[in-house]
Amino acid sequence: MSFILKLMNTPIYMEQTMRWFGPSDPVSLAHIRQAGCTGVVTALHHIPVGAVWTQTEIQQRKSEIESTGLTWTVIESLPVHEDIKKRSGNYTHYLENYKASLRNVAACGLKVVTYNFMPILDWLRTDLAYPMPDGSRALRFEKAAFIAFDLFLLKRPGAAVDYSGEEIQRAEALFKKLSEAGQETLYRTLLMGLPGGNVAFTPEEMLSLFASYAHLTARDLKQNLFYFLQQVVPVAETVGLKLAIHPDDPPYPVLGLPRVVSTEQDARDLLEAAPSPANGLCFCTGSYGVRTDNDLPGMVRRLGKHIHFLHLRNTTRDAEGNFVEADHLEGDTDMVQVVKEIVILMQKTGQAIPMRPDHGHQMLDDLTKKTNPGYSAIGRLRGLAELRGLERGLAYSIANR
Ligand code: DNO
Repeated sequence: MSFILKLMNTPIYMEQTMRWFGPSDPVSLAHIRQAGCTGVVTALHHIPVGAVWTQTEIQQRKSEIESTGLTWTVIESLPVHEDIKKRSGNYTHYLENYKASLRNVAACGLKVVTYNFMPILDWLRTDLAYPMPDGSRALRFEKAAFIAFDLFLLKRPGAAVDYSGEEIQRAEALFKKLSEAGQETLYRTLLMGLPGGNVAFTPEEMLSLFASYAHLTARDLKQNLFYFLQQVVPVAETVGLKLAIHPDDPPYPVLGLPRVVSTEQDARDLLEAAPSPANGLCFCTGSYGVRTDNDLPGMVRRLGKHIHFLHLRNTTRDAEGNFVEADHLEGDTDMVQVVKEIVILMQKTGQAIPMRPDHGHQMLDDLTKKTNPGYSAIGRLRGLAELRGLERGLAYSIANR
């Protein structure tokens, strides 16, 4: 390997980006540029899920980004309508719309599209400002708080069978200590993962959304994902786009909803369902890394050529199923090994993979600002700077060994 690297005159580095939530994001494009990024990852968040992204809208956003000297490197996300995930209702109409959006984004010169296939809820956390020992604040998932939400706030029928007696006792003890305001915060925090975040659904409304998935097993959902891929991947391939599916966060079934993009096997299955250079992965180390049975450096080695986008983030997990978002180079994922595999992969393929430092702690001035949870400026800048240094160091030492 070092022989190949020595032949390289210019090492290939990951394309550094940050997520930008659009014009209302308190972290501006100018800030992102100063962080050393060449591009941003964003979406047309104002367009309702399922509607077509028009070329006019895409071009307008693209020009706005480019006027600051950045590129729109990755779309995150082009969301998949729930009817497609369930393969019911108006799913054929939404599939056609999805294909139309893909054609439009390609016509505007975009290259990578991220999406996920999680029913109803995207990411889930129980605490958005967990105090870390150094005074910064992190996103956290506490199993007992999550179970308390499920059993005592949502009151999901039959939920208790999903948990052990010990887990339920812990959830009860936690819930008893929560004030009314604490309960309200927990409820709203759990719903932040709804597309659009912060949507004020009542427990009854949530339960009726969940009920619409009651008939669907994990096997069914997987089949629906494969069908979706068989429909959209050929379009993406024709127009020169790369699709990148984001894994489940956390990577297991939640609230009685199946989740089917949690493991290496899941990733292999979906790639095999529609083999094409257009069908690929968003390799999110923070999501896959919550499972002890996912070998992350090995996944980069084995699935590397299908990785179209990287989310680099770390978590510290425990045996009870709790996890907290750690500093990017700390935590349970061996980030040095992961980045080393990425460096080797990119030198082999000759392709730079776009990355973003996924999430970051609220620290320094972040602590007094309101930003999107996980997407503060300084915390992400710290993560990016550490990852950038790690990558440079690794590329240098591999090339010179
Ligand atoms: C959370 C994000 C996810 C991701 C979607 C992609 O911070 O990584 O919400 O954007 O799952 O579709």
